Amino acid sequence: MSPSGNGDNVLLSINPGVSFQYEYNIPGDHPSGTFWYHTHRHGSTALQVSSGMAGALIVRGNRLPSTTAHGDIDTLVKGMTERVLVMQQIQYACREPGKDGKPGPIKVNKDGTYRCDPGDVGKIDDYDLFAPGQWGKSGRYTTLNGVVLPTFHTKQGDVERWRMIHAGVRDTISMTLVKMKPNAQIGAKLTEAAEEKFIRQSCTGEAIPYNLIAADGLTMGAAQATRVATFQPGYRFDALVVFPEAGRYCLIDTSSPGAGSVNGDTPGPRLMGTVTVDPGTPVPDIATYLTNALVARADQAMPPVVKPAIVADLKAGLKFTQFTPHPDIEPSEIKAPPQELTFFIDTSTDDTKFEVGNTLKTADTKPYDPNRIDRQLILGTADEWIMQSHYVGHPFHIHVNPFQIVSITDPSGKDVSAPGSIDDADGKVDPQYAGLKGVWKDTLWIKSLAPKVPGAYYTVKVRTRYQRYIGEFVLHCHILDHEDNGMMQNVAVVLAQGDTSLRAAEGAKPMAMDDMKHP
Ligand SMILES: [Cu+2]
Repeated sequence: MSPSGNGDNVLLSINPGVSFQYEYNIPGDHPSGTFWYHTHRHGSTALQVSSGMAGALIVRGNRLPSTTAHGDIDTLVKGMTERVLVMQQIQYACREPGKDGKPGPIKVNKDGTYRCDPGDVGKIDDYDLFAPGQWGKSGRYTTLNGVVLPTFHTKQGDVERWRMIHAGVRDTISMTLVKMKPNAQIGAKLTEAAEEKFIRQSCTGEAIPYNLIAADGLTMGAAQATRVATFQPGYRFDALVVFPEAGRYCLIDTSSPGAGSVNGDTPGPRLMGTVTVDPGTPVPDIATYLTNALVARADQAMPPVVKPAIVADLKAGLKFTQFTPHPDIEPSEIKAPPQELTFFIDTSTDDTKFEVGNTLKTADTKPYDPNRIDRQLILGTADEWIMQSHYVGHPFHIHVNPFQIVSITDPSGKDVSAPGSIDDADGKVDPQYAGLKGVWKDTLWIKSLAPKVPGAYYTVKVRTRYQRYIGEFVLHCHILDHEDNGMMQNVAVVLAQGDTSLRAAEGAKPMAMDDMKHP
């Protein structure tokens, strides 16, 4: 949608006491899917979003596929129970009295987790909360729809559509669903140690596979079965979830491997919630069960002219060829040299700088300047983008137009984005990239082993089209305190003849009457 005016304009600042109404005009050809919104006040984004200023934005669609156009996946999964899971990481703290108007030290328990005393009001009021390792230390939970450790109820064999949104900024979430031991007791108030013990002793079943069907709101070319989906801040996945047995399940954020996550190996596994599954239809094999369920729905709901193709697709590994919103971007569509981008944190001085550059050279990175347009992109064209992080990993996010992933190569040049590929350059297997080749997204982890291994960068190649909308907007790291600190760029989509804004015309001398030539 439009990034300008009162559209999805993140360059506006609505100050306290000022009222402003945004208008989101969703065009008729916008993909249906799971999107979200959050505040974007540069300099305060992390404080505001970490305080909860975010929500789900569900775009529904009823367009059936036809011989000439793709349809909405909604028409195929219609009638399934839907669960929206907004995951947030609200790392509020209570403080000792401060001095000179500055916030005091954070109150902590003996084990180092954050403490609030009766009558205290927890706040997210300063960037010391965002220091490396603080999320793990805090002991705070990832909340689901604002609830700590919620319990969901469902029935064995019911296929559900889960719309999952990582609306937090503090840690990577690696989601698994694991059968809980019968009669396991969860304490009312778990300390972090007790929680780990509970997971170790009671969440002992094998992780069940679930099927991802959309990434960042966009229906994928085929469902991808996974036992652990990696959510970086800003990521969304839609999944079809079916519980094979009755009983209780643990919804766990397992520890993400090293360089694949915001906080490295810490914290350990955390409980996010539980699911109570009533007896229903037994599911001997999830893949077969799901295929049969979707084929039955296609049989009922799809137009006869496309039905055979859709059923054949579903039977050939749950392919959704008729439901993807964007055609692939072929190399022939790319005319210009690639856009290059590097994320970097410059720790060489006490004044740490968070930077983005327009080349793959560390030396060219710069902190955000609100008065600088870092890139001009031409409306109606497509570009390839080549991206690296030169100091730890960062989730790249760009507004307005999504991108299609071409390849993700590890520091040795091995492509780790194909389905089933093994990414173990860090010494541990990181499942987050396998299967992303060809997938459309708007947020993507740019992994890096640097500075631990100097120069060991992953290279991410994507392609994108600049469609319909001109205007100025941003790209940035979706660890929002990094964004606030400068890891952001202004980009402008312009008409082919260049910058047509008044600002560009300002320097030009207006034509005087005398200069006008009479024919
Ligand atoms: Cu970052």
